[in-house]
Amino acid sequence: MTTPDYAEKIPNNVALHEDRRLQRALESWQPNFLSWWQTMGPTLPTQDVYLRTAVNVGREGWAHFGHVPMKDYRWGIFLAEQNPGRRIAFGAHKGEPAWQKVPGEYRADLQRLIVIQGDTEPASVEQQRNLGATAPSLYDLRNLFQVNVEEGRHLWAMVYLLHAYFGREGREEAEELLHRNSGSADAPRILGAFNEETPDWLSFFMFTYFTDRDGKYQLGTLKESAFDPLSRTCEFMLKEEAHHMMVGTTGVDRVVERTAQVMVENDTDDVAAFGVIPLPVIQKYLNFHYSVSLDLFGGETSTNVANYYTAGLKGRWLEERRKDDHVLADDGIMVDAFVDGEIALTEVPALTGLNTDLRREYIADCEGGVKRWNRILAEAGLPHRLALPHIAFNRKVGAFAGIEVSPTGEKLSAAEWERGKGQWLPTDTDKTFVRSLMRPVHERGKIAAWVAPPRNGINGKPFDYDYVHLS
Ligand code: BYC
Repeated sequence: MTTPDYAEKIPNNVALHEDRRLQRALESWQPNFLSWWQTMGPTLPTQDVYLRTAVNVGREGWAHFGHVPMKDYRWGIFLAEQNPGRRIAFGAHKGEPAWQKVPGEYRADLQRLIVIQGDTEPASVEQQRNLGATAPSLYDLRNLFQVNVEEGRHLWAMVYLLHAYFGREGREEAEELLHRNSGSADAPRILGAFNEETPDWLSFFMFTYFTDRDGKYQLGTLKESAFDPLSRTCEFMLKEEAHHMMVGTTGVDRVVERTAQVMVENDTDDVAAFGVIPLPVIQKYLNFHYSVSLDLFGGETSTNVANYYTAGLKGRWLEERRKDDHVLADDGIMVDAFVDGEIALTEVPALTGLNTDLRREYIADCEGGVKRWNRILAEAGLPHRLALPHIAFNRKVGAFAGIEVSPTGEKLSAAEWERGKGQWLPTDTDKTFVRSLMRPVHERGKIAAWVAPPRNGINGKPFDYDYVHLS
């Protein structure tokens, strides 16, 4: 590992200068990335933004704060420190030394996993590109840009792996990552949730709560990978990811807090006229973002995931803390299923049920958010509660893709679904209403009326700090 030098074209801790070919290849990808950022990245012009830039991976280095002109932001390549004695923790190669190169027989699968991961990162930047124009405060605007630049860096992380370890095919895939676009009819992003719109800040907070949290769990499993460079890359990405989820968690907190406040002050549930978001609308947004994020875990049963695990490419969440043989060849798991017309559980081999295993970890984590938001409602003295919808609600991938299910888990006919869906998912009227509240507040220390201010600023700064200087 080397210390990153910000005078270099591509700051990195992977000794890029020792591999001229790789360096040149990445330097020729860099202008394409920058032109993608110019055309598909944040649209709001700024002078500078109070950003965290990773300058090293150690405890001191990775969170370096300062005002940075967005055009001068430097995306670097950072891998967590190597553990030279690291051994594979699971699958058929358990106990063998971790791989520093890609074994030929796993090349295609590893490349696919890296491409899917890489594809989500620029997708989210594309989805969020217009949000700056309607930011509810400078604090929120700064957080948006922080999330965006780090997703850009996570794209760099995957592109580094593609260039360094996958030859010409890897370089071609790296180009494709800039050519597919969120929502494009011809060349959409790979996974469903990344082709949805993020047109307003409630969607942004829900996205950073629910969809970034899928990122946390998927990166957690790739961090276990036998392919050491992927593992080290994901380990460092996870550090940055924590801030994105903080933005989502506290963002939804603040929307719920403000709505509750207005409900109590005016003794009514019908708060739209007061310029805040009614709880049923918040619930509908939650239903949508949660259900499309559940789809990101793939099918309840999957031979892909069984093969990834056995090969050592993708482990389980907190693999090393699991108390079993880490091979799972003889184990079973009960997975959610649709059997004889009923939503039920069915037993399958543990290996094919690994998407379900990961999805369950994720669901348990999501329940934590709902608990928080309900605590805010309870503390306001309100009886209303938010809830996660049923696992089979609004699913487009996996066992429940072909059926319609209510948020409380009743199987519905097509007609019942058509009648009910407007109560469960955001309607055009809901979306238009939420968008009507999205007026920019770009004045220092001020905030939009539909959201409460945060309890804490960034890096010890107060809420009214000049987080962003607009052009
Ligand atoms: N949309 O065998 P199955 C993040 C495809 S988010 C469209 O059940 P598998 C971030 C699947 O590809 C984390 N297609 O799936 C968050 C397969 O296609 P093929 C991103 C889907 O392979 C916020 C077929 O259906 N990282 O970082 O077991 C901001 C059968 O599927 C979808 C990863 O996901 C879908 N939702 O699991 C920024 C990690 N789901 O093979 C960033 C890498 C499935 O028949 N990816 N399909 O052509 C993986 O681990 C796995 O590929 C998946 C799918 C979990 C995605």
